[in-house]
Amino acid sequence: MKAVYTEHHRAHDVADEVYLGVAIPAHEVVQRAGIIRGALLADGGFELVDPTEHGELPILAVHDRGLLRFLEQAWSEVRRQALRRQSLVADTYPSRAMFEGLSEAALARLREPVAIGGRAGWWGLDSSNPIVPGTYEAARWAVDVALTAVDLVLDGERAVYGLCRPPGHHAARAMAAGYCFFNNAAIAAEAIARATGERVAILDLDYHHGNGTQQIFWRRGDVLYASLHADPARAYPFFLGYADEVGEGDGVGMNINLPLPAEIGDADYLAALDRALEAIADTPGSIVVVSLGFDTYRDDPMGDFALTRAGYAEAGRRVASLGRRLVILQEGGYHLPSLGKNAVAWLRGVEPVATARTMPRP
Ligand code: SP5
Ligand code: ZN
Repeated sequence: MKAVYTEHHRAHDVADEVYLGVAIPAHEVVQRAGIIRGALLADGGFELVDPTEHGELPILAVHDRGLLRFLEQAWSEVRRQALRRQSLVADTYPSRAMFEGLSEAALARLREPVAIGGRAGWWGLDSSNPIVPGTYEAARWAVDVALTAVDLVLDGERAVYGLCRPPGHHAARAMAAGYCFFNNAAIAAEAIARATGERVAILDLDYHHGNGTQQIFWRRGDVLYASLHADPARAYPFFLGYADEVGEGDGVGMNINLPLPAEIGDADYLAALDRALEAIADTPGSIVVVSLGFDTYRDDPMGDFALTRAGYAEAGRRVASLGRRLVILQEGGYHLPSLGKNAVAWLRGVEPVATARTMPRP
């Protein structure tokens, strides 16, 4: 299987994140991608491919231009405003209750502030997502990793893995969040929809709900979003991810949330996966984008699921058995000792089918 990877992810080198008001060691660290890359190379079944640059247009097809500009300018603004620090977290977030009672006209006059602590709040959601000097460089390349994986699949590969870092699925049209800056999977799905004219399915298997991906395609009838994740009543992003969020307008029925309980094991998880796969199988189209997170692992420090490596191999097999082409993009996963082996297990689960189908006929 081809795996798209670039060293540029290293530019996003976060030391600490703020969790419940206290600085703790960051979860989404540089080592994550190197560990996965190392495991792919050690396995021998993967061919590493460099991403190619795709420019701003595919990003602007999904994201607000202001988010792109903010991320591009954030670090030079930190310096210009003479803040001496290694990372930027917002001072204030525009909480919905602040604007209660305002008319639509007054809401329309709300504007992006000038001071960087306010701009970070305008374009952000949470305190655990600091911006560092190389965040923009890495986030742009993560998009290029995803789009290069799309190119390879459109060129005939049956399944390609994009080792995106930083991840993407919490980033909404106009918001960075949850270690995510640009929504790699949404940008990939949009590019596929435009290139093929077909419907596209996104299967989100990260521990957390992909609120950004859901928001971007909420009213879209041509993009199915199906997600298995921790019940938002107990887990980030808390405010979205419930089963009754089904999409609106043309998108009614095209958003499927399957919130899951703590301690869920392989058997129950795979049963939920089958429900998502049935919905995808019922939707026309030939390509599925997988948002793949390993924070569902039993030992993950953030998640509370109990999945095993054997469960990942079986999940990969079941997703491959859809018989569709796969653009598999890395999201979360924070247990460093298991991360590489889990990725190999999942992707190797896909492989036997992939090999059989691409084998030349005798
Ligand atoms: C892509 C992705 O997986 N993003 C996750 C963002 C979660 N942000 C919340 C961070 C909370 C840190 N929790 C520490 C829990 C220790 N048990
Ligand atoms: Zn996650």
